[in-house]
Amino acid sequence: SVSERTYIMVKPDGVQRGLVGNILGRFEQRGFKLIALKLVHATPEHLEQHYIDLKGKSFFPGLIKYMASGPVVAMVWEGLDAVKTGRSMLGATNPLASAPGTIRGDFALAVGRNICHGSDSVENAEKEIKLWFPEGVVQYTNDNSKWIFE
Ligand code: YYY
Ligand code: MG
Repeated sequence: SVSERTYIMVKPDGVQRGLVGNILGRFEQRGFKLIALKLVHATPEHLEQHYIDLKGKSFFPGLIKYMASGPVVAMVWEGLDAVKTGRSMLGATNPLASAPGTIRGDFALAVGRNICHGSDSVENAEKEIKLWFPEGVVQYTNDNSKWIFE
């Protein structure tokens, strides 16, 4: 739907490498509406909640350490088919398999340093938005929507 929401995050390597503007610019120019944004240095406990489904995987401890190594940019974007479109803009999990033109396909090489996160389902998007933005998102009218949607 037009008001579908997804949780997108620039990981610590993306922040350190100065890719925040490029990544959020892609969502802006695609026509998504920014409804929440903050820079956070998350705790390991918070990140373990975010990645709860991966607990037990061999890469889990390294993933948490990497994600806690610096600030991340947490965002919520809203628009038509936001979850699936967001995932396709990110590219495959392993950047070696990410198509050129995707964020990972343009900026990354290693699965453990793949610079961005995007929700994989509407249900997980809702959980992630609650986890990262317990204060809620920002409500405002964006008048450009009549130029983006029929
Ligand atoms: O949703 P996505 O980020 O594309 O992949 P997930 O399977 O949810 O894994 C989360 C995160 O874990 C991934 O972005 C990199 C890391 N990871 C890893 O370091 N090694 C793997 N073999 C698989 C995933
Ligand atoms: Mg995932």
